[in-house]
Amino acid sequence: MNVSISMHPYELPLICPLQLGRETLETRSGWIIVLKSVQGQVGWGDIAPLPGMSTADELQRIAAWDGERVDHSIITPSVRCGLDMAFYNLGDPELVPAPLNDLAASEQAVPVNALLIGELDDMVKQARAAVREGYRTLKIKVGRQDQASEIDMLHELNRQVPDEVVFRLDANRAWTPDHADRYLDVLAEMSVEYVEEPFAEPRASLSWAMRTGVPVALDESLRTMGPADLHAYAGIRAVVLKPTLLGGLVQCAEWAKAARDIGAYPVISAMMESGVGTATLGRFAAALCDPETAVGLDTYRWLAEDVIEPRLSFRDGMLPAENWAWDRYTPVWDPS
Ligand code: OSB
Ligand code: MG
Repeated sequence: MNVSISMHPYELPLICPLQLGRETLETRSGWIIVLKSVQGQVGWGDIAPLPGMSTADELQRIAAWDGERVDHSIITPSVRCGLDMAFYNLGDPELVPAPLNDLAASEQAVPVNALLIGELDDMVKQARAAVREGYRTLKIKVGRQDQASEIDMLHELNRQVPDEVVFRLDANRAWTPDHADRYLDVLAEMSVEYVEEPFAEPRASLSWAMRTGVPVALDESLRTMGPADLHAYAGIRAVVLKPTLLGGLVQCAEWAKAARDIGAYPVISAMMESGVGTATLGRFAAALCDPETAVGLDTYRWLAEDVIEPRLSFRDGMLPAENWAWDRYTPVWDPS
């Protein structure tokens, strides 16, 4: 193939330590992959495996990798994702993998869901600030604290934000079917786009959605399934696709197709990828998803530094297309 490849390791501090499963992260690390074609085109990608979310097997294989070149034993989900990103951004139609080449370029800004995290008594303040900034989709973690207090907080939140705001509630599998029903009254009052991954068992999530009429999305479950398995989940509202964890953009285009086949829609989402990764996910979502669907790219905010300058620009709750005009950036890695 007429491309050269170089790899640039990075380690970026987070704005505060972040608990992910049993891991506490203080920095976000990965590799920027740079492809250059003989015609001089350049494509950047981001390989960003993540302790606490990537599989142990992937992390072990990557830990044993010298990071100098890509070899077959390390073509794990995040590496595949970084390569897909770099080929997608290279912009040479001969080299871009088919399902990505078929996506029409979009210059439309993508709406972003504001992620509210922290203590219950801080949520309403955060929500109001997000709404003032222009966010119209708010994502909140649920099932983490005392249920009665959480439900009170949701009532209060709903009273305090304008009607056009919609909520994504992410339970990260923390609910049980009987205690889930205690949320039904407050859910009925709110504009709930979906509850993300309510139960440990995706079949239970589907049955609950069917029984209660509350829309449900899958996230974690997708990591142990393939796109072909989705046909058994007709009735699910959406699938949350994290290309870094699911094995890249080509694979997520497959997931999106499988989702649409069952009447669900794809939501592109991230896990603190660098500016290169986050902007590429924005570009991909603008091309792949419904323009009204918010992307889950707010995790970029948790990076205190980036691999490119200037930083990405989020405006009015949107990620504008200027973010994937690559020539506006200066890389902080050594490009030689
Ligand atoms: O499950 O979606 C998740 C952030 C940290 C840990 C878990 C998750 C998240 C996100 C991803 O919310 C970003 C998003 O979808 O907005
Ligand atoms: Mg989730």
